[in-house]
Amino acid sequence: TVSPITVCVTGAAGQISYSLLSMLAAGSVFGPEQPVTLHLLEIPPALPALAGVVMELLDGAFPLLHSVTQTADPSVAFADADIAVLVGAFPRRAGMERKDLLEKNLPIFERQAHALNEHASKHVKVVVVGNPANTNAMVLAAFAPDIPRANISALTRLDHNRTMAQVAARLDVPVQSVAGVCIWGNHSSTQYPDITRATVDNVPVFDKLGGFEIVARDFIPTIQKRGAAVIKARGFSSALSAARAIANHLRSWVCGDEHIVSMAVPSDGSYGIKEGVFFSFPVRCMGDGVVEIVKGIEIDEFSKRYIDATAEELYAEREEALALLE
Ligand code: NAX
Repeated sequence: TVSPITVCVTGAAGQISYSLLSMLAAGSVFGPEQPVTLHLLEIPPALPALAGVVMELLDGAFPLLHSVTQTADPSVAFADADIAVLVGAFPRRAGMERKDLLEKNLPIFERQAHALNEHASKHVKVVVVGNPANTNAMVLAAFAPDIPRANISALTRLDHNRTMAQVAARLDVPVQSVAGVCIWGNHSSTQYPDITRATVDNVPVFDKLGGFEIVARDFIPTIQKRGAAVIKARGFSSALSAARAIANHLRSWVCGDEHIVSMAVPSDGSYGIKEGVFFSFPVRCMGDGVVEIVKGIEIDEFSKRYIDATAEELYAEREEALALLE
């Protein structure tokens, strides 16, 4: 028998978690042999709603769901966690500047970092989803000195999946025939969805997708503004697709992936990106939590402009966060 893996999910009564928890309980992330213990964290006002989610998890009668803990105490939620999915964050309200959002989220991620550092498994793998995800991950890393930097990441797989899906839709091919795309930089509207090396069944398709001018005018903004388009249509932000992206991210990270995927990881200076920020790169997941930034890609002038812009935004976020910490 396989011993259960302990997965902590924060913001567990929210809408992304509502989709994610059933994927975790059903075995679609860690496989059909791997039992799962869920530790669910919420803020006190959301505990009654969380109790309802837990009722539903029990009513799902998932064979792999070993046990469920619900709490508002991070030290309980992170206890012995093998995986931590940090979805809970202070939401962006109308009229809020980036600095206001950082100011609200900094203490949340500082506190959770302390609890993770103290109580989680020493090998815990953390994915930050709550926005501003890259900079929240940076704050978390700063306050969790015992967790190796390489075990902390932020989610850009949703943007990656959106890019795959848009290439497939525009060329009317199955999504699994698409490869060679990646997301560079921040999970924000400056992100750079790079399709200059996109292939379908190993054949380059950048020209078929319109080449530089049309890609700049149409394709890139479609991905950058996809989140806003979903909000406009649905009245709520992406949840089903975000949960699916978290599941993909965790699966690739833990089990490895034959394909190149996108993850925001601590920059090691690759492609001239300064260390100290969490930057989305094309990565290879080797299995067992080992992630390598894909090196040696030749960056053309077109891509470089976008990569520089999203890097500048992350450096500015970093400076603002550091100023708030002083
Ligand atoms: P919801 O507002 O539905 O849920 C968030 C939940 O987090 C709420 O139940 C809230 O009570 C809880 N929460 C707030 N502060 C908390 C804290 N300190 N500890 C524990 N729980 C806390 O939002 P949802 O749609 O689920 O989105 C969650 C976050 O994901 C947002 O920050 C959102 O911006 C971000 N997203 C990030 C994406 C990415 O690709 N990185 C894509 C999807 C999503 O927009």
